[in-house]
Amino acid sequence: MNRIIKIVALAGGVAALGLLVASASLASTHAKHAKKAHAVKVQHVKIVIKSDDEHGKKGSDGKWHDAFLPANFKVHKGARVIVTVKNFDDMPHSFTSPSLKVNKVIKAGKDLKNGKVKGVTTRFSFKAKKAGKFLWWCNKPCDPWAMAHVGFMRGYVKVK
Ligand SMILES: [Cu+2]
Repeated sequence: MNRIIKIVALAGGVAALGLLVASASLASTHAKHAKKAHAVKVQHVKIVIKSDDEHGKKGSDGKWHDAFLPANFKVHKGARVIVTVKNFDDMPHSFTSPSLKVNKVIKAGKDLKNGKVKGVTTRFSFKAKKAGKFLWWCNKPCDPWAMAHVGFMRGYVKVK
């Protein structure tokens, strides 16, 4: 009697294990299909702002300039894009793009007593509805050369 119960229990256990393996492989198949069928829903983009003093980025004029690093980036069409900007410049900037329906002031970094600047984070989001190349720019008077040049205080968001 005892032995029979053991055997039955063992058989049940093996069957349960089989079921578990089957459902696990089914779940992974589902996950693969889901990835293919649905586009990326949320996408995170991280940007750092550095000033000319901090050697943000060297321009074609041979001088250092304020810059969003990176100023140009790609996102997935249909995604809700969450942008996190850490500003290491002690001046505010903006990420302004009427075509993406964004006009966000990027808060200034905080001046420390030792002369350095503590990065301050600003977060915003937009929906990448249509494919294309969308221009954004900084509308806060900052570094005039940088404001006029793509890759510094202006750039393109490529939606694909
Ligand atoms: Cu700016």
